[in-house]
Amino acid sequence: MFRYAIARTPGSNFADGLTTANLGMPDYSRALAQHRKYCETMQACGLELTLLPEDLRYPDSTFVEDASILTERFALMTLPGAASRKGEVAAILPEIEKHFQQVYSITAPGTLDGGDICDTDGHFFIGISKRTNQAGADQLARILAANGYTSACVDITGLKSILHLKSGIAYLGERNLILIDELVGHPAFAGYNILRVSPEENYAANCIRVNDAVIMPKGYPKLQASIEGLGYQVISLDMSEFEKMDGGLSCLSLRF
Ligand code: CIR
Repeated sequence: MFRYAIARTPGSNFADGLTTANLGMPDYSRALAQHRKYCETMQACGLELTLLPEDLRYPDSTFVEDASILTERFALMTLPGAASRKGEVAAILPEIEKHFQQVYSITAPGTLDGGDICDTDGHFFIGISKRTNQAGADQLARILAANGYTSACVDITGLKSILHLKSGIAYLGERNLILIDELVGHPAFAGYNILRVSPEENYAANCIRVNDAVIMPKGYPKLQASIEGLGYQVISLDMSEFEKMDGGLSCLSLRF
C-alpha cells in the first residue's frame, strides 16, 4: 500500500523538454488539465499528495519519477542521463528528505533515471538504457543488496521503441507483469504471469498499481480488458500531452 505521492506541476515551457515522439507540440492548457486529473486520481486512490510548483529551469521536471527511487527502506537520488535533467535531483531533494532518513545518491560516472527501475515486491529490474549506464546500475544494485533487496539488469539499449525500461513494463503485484512484445521471453522475467501488450497498444505498457486500482492510459481496450480480466479495478486517464514528450503515467509521480 502507498500512502504518499509527490508530483510537480508542468511548467509553461513544458514543450521545451526532450522528446523523440513524433506527435507534435503538446498543448499546455490540456497538459495542465490532464495533470490535474492525474493528481485528483492519486488522491482518490487514498494518497496524500504533495504537489510541487512548476520549475522553469527544468522543462522535463514534471516527470518526477526520474529523479529518485523510493523504497520502504531508503530513498535514492538518481543522476539522470540527460544533461538538461541533472539539476532536477537537487531541486526535489528537500522534499524527499522530509520523508526519508536514509538517502543515497548515484555518483558519476554512473547515470540512472528512475524510469528504468521497476520494483516487483522487493526484486528490482534495472534497465540499462540511453539514460542509465552499467556504472549507475551497479551502484543501485549494491545499495539494494545492502538493504536486503535483489535486482537484475535488463539491457534495452537495442530497443528503439522505448526510452526507459518502464516504458515497456509494469508490475501490477501478485506476480502479474505487463510486457511489450520485445521484452517477452527475456530470462529476467521468467516466473511472472505475463500480460503481453499488443504492439499497437505499446504506450499502455506504462501503467501503475496504486493501492486498489490500476491506472492506465485511456484508449487501449485490449490491455484494459486483460487487466480487468485479472480482477483489477482500472482507472484510465487521458495522457496525450505527456505522450508527446515521451512521458508515461509512472513518470508523473513518486509513490511511497
Ligand atoms: C525525457 O525525455 O526525459 C522526458 N521528456 C520524458 C521522461 C519520461 N520519464 C519516464 O519515462 N520515466
